[in-house]
Amino acid sequence: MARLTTRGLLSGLAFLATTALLPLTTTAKPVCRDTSTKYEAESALLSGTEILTSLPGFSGTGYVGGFDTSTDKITFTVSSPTTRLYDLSIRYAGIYGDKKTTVVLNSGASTEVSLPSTDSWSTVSAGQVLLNEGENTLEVVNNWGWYLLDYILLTPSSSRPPHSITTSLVNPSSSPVTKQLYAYLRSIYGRKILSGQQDLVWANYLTTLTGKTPALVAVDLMDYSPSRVSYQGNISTAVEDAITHFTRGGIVSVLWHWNAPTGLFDTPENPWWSGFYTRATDFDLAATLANPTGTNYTLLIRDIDAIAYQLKRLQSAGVPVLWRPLHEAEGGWFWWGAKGPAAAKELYHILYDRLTNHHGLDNLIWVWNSVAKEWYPGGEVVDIVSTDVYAQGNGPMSVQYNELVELGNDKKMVAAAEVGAAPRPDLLVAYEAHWLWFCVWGDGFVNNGEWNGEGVLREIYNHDYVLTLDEIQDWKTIGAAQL
Ligand SMILES: *[C@@H]1O[C@H](CO)[C@@H](O)[C@H](O)[C@H]1NC(C)=O
Ligand SMILES: *[C@@H]1O[C@H](CO)[C@@H](O)[C@H](O)[C@H]1NC(C)=O
Ligand SMILES: [Ca+2]
Repeated sequence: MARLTTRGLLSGLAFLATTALLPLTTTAKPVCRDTSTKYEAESALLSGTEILTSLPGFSGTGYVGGFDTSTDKITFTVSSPTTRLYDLSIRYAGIYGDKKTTVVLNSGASTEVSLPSTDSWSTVSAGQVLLNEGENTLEVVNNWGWYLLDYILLTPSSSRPPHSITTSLVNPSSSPVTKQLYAYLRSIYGRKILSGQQDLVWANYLTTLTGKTPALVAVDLMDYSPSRVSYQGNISTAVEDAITHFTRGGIVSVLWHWNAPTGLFDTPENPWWSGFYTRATDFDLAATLANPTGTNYTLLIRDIDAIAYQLKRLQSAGVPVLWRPLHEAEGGWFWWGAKGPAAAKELYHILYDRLTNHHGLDNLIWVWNSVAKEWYPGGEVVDIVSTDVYAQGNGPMSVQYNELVELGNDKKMVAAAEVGAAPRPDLLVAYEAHWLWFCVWGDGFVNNGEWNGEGVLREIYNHDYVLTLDEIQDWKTIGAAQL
């Protein structure tokens, strides 16, 4: 391992070198020469880090190492002729294994960047940064530490190419109103974002706070899980709440904190009602799937059928559903993700088949909720890709947005299905982060100033780019006109 270093501040202005990249050849029209600007790490302001030269192949006069304390960092001063978006990349050497660093823009928004293990110098994309006109600071901060940094490169971002969203739903038997909803969503994608809120009660809280009601309300089928009903009876009002919001012209999304069918520990640390967590059950999805004639497999299907019953109530009420089962599977903290991607994907396919073909549910728009490619169940069973982001600062979440565009080949619309902090619309526009909707989690988030200041919520809910309930009343008509 590298030796520990302590080094004080090294002052100096960021050295600036401009590299002209070759323009793409075209005869149709003149092409702007796209220029990247390179900022050498060794010329930036160092704090707890040091200039090194022993690993060959670096650019400039050296590179920077000695990241071993949480406050260790390099501060780059970078400039832009106008306020605009740049692609940021980092040249580094990951000779101590897989690491992570943090990039902080103008002492505000921070982004975590993975630096995979390498033998020598390599370049990694660090997402996009919106630079102000004039000087800006970009800090590269320790995080895991133990990596070497050669330089950063800023390239003006090219504007996003048009999306190529698929026009049909994966279920060919989707009902007319479900097709209308999907067509409506396509018509706004990239132009507007739907405001959304978890739970009807918190949506109504926003009405009081902002004067506007969320366009989308998400409800949780958690309390219909048979292993919860056996403890507490049928107490859920999620279906009624969804119908209430639909009846007033709104759009409905549904998730399911699926309490494990059996094997709940039900201890003081892990009570029965936390039975959707991996830590609260020994229910083994992989073992269950390996034995389709076993009792646990039967329980799995029993649970799916119980949820189908609730989804059918929505179908009977004419409610199309943005249906987001097996959420956050890739996190592993829920039992459906605890046995890795193969088991989770198989369960998703079982769910799709059972609900679509056995139960004939034709009101579901299938929303997948993980980013990693190895977890993706496939474009033939997914209509919309999404993720859950819990990061403070009301940022645009553009890294996750871009990853999801790639996951769905830009054929699937992309949603921020759960967020801690509602995104600022001006940043969404600047970053071209075309989330179809955002949906803020309820208690502890929407009503917590650390996540969402009341003034910020008022601004967001009254912003032109953000669609609220009053502005989507014609969604069925607009959708129908597209079909
Ligand atoms: C809950 O509702 C389901 C579906 O209507 C029903 O089959 C079940 O018996 C109910 N359970 C209890 C404990 O009331
Ligand atoms: C079913 O799951 C429970 C809970 O994890 C477990 O104790 C039991 O052994 C499983 N049954 C079979 C037949 O595998
Ligand atoms: Ca260098």
